[in-house]
Amino acid sequence: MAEFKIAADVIAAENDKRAGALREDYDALGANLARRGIDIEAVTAKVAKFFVAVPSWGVGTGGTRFARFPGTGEPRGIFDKLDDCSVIHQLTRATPNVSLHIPWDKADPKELKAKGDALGLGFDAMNSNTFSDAPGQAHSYKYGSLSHTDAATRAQAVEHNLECIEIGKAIGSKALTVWVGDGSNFPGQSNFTKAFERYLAAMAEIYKALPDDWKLFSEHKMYEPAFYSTVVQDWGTNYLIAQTLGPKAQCLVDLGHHAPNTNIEMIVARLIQFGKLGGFHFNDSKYGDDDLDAGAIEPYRLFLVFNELVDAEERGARGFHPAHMIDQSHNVTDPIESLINSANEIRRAYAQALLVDRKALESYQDGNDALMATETLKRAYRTDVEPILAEARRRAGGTIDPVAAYRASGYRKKVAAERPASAAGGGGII
Ligand SMILES: [Mn+2]
Repeated sequence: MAEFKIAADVIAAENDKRAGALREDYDALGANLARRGIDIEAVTAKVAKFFVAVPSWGVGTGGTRFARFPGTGEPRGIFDKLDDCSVIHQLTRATPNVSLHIPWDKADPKELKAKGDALGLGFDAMNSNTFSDAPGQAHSYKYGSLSHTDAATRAQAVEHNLECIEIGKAIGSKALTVWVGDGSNFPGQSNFTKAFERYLAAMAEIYKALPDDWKLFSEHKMYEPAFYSTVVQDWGTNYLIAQTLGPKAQCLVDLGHHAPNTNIEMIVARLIQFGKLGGFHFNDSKYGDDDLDAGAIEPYRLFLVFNELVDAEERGARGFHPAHMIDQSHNVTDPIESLINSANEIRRAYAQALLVDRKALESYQDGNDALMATETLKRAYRTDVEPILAEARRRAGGTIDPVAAYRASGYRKKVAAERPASAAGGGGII
């Protein structure tokens, strides 16, 4: 039995206030969609089955390289983080899995599994960390990890990834995500070819240790912390990695890890076409890897990404089982509220993409009717699908308005009394 953190009567009282209006809005939207030949119940059923994993590091307050301003009642460690994650799932019913980060979340795997079971949470992809030095480690990652010029440093980085797989196996995870900060800050500092050769050889060792039913996700990022070049800088390099390593290796697309104005939805389409889309780190950005809340800046872009995903889902694209994960840094909001909203925005983009009239779109594309083709997407995007999202939550035992219910519950105040303020915590940005 799940150990829910928000009292059932709070949820019931909050839902009672909004149930009448939701019924009216849902019926009105259902009538509108029926005129377009869409069965609202089919859409609601799909939305209810769409889940996105919450990152353990997302429930702590993030920061920048200038400063971090801690919030109240911040989680003190992984077990507090799991409590916060369970609140997000309890209210949204959209986030049943948590993505752990080692070493930030290192604990006895048996205890992690028991806590997850008690809260009704599972574990998504494991995230390794060779972009910072753990206390007491023998070799520093200052000049790189899996691609380091020194063999002992590379071996240490490989060993860390193998440990992440071992922990993951014990808690039911099925994937390892590898992002390295390796790269260079000056032209000439690093030999591009040799660094990539060393990276591929190290990743091949990690790949060898992967259980048969696991995936290895490599994550590209064009800059930061290395500001001149990174070893895994873009989707092309990422594709080469996945292709070189083998069928269990796929590419992870973090929406913030591209140059501004990059056509990310087209990258997504290319990776799907060749069976190499492993999954996502959802977030939003304005200028760089801002790690802002999903859908906060460019909701239309998020929709266009989901348009590709739904297209692939409906035509049964080969090897298409992407992992959906959030990767954000919450600097000025209550992280629980940001993650609630982000899960909702991701589901919103999915629901809108389900409304695209794909037959009409195909015929406009074939007939070179650019205006009506783009209008077909816009028509789906303009539809206010909030009643579908709210109804999916309500039917699954969640809340019609999760942020309102969260605030009414007083959860943050309650945990603030138990969790003393701390300047530490793993509010990392990756
Ligand atoms: Mn990421």
